[in-house]
Order: sequence, then C-alpha cells, then structure tokens
Amino acid sequence: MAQHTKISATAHYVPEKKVSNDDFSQITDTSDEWIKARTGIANRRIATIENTSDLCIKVAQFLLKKGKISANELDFILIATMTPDYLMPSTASLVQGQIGALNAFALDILAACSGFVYALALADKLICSHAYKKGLVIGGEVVSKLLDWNDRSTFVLFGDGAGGVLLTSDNKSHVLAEKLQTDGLRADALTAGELPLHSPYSFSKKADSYLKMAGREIFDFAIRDIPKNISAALQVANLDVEDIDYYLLHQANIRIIDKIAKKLNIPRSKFLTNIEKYGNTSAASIPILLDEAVSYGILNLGSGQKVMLTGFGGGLTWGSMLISL
Ligand code: B82
Repeated sequence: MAQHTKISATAHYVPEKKVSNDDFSQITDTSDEWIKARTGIANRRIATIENTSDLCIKVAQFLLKKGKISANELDFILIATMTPDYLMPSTASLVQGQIGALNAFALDILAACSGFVYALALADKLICSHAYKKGLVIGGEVVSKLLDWNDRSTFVLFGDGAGGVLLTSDNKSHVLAEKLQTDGLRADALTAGELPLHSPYSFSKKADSYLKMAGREIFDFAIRDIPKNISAALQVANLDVEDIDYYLLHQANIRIIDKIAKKLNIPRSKFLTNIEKYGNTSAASIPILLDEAVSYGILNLGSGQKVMLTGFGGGLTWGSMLISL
C-alpha cells in the first residue's frame, strides 16, 4: 500500500529572555510605536546561553513525548537553519546524538526563511519513497548571532526560537500540494554569514558576515511572488482560496501578510500571526506558529483542516506546502 506523510505532533521552544521594543528604546534611538507600526513586532526572545542545537533538542524531546515514540524509532532528522552551531558537524547531527536517535540519519537544510517548508517537502518524499517511516522536521534559529547590533533598522526585526513536527506514515494522503521555487539571480537581496577566503593561493576576501537585507526589494518580492505561489499551489490541488481553513505564512512583517491577504482576496482572519510575540525567527517562524495554533485549539491534528504553509526568504527561496491535517 502507498505510504503517505502525516503530521503526528507539533512542538516549539523559545529562549527564556524576552526583549521588548521598549527595552530597545532604552539602548538606542527607536520606539515601540515606530517598530510596531512598521513591522507588527512588540517582543522577541533572545538566546543568552543556548545555541541553535539546544533549542532544537528541546523541540525534538517535546515531539517524541507528544508523539509517544522513543528516539530509536526515528529514521531521519532534518533541521532547517541558517544559524547552525557549526558548519560541521550539522546541527541535525548534534540533535541526533543528544536525543539518542541511534537509527536516524541527520541532515541540515539551508534555505533561510523557507527552510522549514523546503525540509517538510523533502521529508515527505523520504516517507513516500517507502525507505523511511518516521522523522523529525525542525526549524531552529539563533538569528541574534548574525545581527549587527549597531544597526537598529535590522536588529529590531529578528528573534530566536525553534519549532517542529513529528512525521509518520499513513495510508491516506495529507500533502495536497507542494510548490517550491528559487531565484538565485536575486541572491544579493538578503544575505548573511559570508565566509572569508584566505588561502595563500586565493585572492583574499574579507567576510561580510552580518545579516543584510534590501528591504524594499524583498518586500516587493514577497507581495508580488508569494500570492502567485499560493495560487499555483491551490491550482495543483484543484482548490479555491476559500477552501483553505488557515494560511500560515513566514512571519517577516505584518504588512507583508496584510498585503498578501488583500491581493488574494482572502479574509485577513484566515492568516494566523504571532510576529508580535517573537519577531522574525526565520526557519522557525512557521513551525512555531503551527504549534501555537494547535495548542490554542485553532488547529487540530487529524481534523482534516486544510492549512497552507508558505515560506519566503534568502536565496531567494519561496514555497508552499498545502496540508490536510
Ligand atoms: S521594509 O522594507 O523596511 N518595510 C516594508 C514593510 C518597512 C516599511 C521591511 C521590514 Br521593516 C521588515 C521586513 C521586510 C521584508 O520584506 N522581509 C522579507 C521579505 C521577503 C522574504 C523574507 C523577508 C524577511 O524579512 O524575512 C521589509
């Protein structure tokens, strides 16, 4: 019998330290009103002692507990992150070791704010191939380590956190559509973590490692390309905008969500948001939002509710997974 992918559990974990807009206005020339009006953000969490793997390990342990499975039953662990502890080993390897998932292979996926959606799409193929049955897909970031804390136009936008899902196999299909896209010609619009070239044989290139964004350019990208992507995903599933219960978009900026809702002519109430509490957590934003919606009872696993998960970010990368819960 064909094997399909099902979300069996959701979880999230954020660092303890809350930093409000007012906290920032005490250390730099900014204000709560300015940040809120431009972004929709009021608070964010900032890691003080934890690294990305620590946040992801917490999420992984919650997922095993909620899904009532033991670590050795896992076949794979995919971690979407652009802020790994190391380039080598992968953050996924660190998580695999610390949770004792001795039968799982582990791999990081690097697709910026689209990372969770990309990783979910790939994990679905692992399960559908019949080669693997159970796995974790986690988006986790400590974006704070990429920020230029002298640039108040960017550091106010981001926060740290992690969220994820336990995937298992089912005889019924839950992935109704998938549409992943990339445009590497627009790679320069959103960058972070450049590595230096420094061998005696190469030309030298200093690293420009802070996160940089061409705000207007990526804002225009989001409001132009994301509605098209969502429409394309709906077309794949032969569904209309109103057939979807909720839209869970990457939490980059409240104005992006408002504009996309308007462009698609979808009631704004169908778009869940929590950017107010966490800021932009990159690859973690969609799974944190998903888990909060499940814990509030807005979404119910096993209900058949239809949710559109849509990520967009550096690469440029963007994509949607349309899931029947
Ligand atoms: S902005 O261009 O500075 N702006 C437009 C609403 C403020 C008036 C801006 C701000 Br502030 C915050 C985020 C964005 C933005 O466009 N973000 C993204 C767009 C595409 C993909 C990812 C992101 C992201 O921030 O993660 C613009």
